Amino acid sequence: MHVIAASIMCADQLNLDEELKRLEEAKVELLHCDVMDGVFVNNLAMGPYVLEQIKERTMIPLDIHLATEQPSKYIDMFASIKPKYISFHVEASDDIVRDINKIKDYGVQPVLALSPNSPIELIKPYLTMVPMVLIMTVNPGFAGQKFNYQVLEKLEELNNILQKMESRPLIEVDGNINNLTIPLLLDKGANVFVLGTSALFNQDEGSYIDKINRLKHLFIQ
Ligand code: S6P
Ligand code: MG
Repeated sequence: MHVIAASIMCADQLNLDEELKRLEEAKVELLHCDVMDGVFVNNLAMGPYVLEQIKERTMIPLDIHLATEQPSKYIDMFASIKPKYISFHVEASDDIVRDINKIKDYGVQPVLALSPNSPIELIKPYLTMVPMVLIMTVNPGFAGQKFNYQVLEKLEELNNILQKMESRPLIEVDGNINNLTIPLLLDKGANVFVLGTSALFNQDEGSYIDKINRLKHLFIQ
């Protein structure tokens, strides 16, 4: 199963309505929404007011990525928007099981996020409790960064663990996802691809439909 997600933080923030329409036309399946607190990462992004309005304007399910300290506090803040997924960084949580259950109690699907330098061991004990994990291929905080190739080894390790599981969580990848990195990630079992400035929100030729259709061809090769 392969899913195309778009990182709405990278879209034209003064034309979000138009951007959402274009993403719907391009059949984007998940809207990745970065929330940044200026503490866990050195940047700020997307608060509840704008995400509430986005949720009202689009049929694309929301995938909220909390790049924050104290995920528990932010789960309470964002769960009422009724996204499909909320991911939080295991590095930032003081009680991972509590935070997973908190998200589930809101009727939202929990996702465990892992930064490039964090080992798979940090998520391994919880893999049966979540429908998806988010493996960052750049350090969280900014769009337009270079792909971290060392993450491929980590994905291989994760994939080996997942092969032995009856019910496996999906693997979402986020950071410099494009026509060059998708084949490498497919090879390591990735399922959900977050597109940002590298593949979608840039000046490269073509509409969002064209850009996404070209990438979807990579799934069938
Ligand atoms: C990074 C954030 C991501 C970015 C995405 C941007 O902190 O979690 O979701 O929005 O990586 O994509 P790109 O192609 O500019 O790296
Ligand atoms: Mg993200």
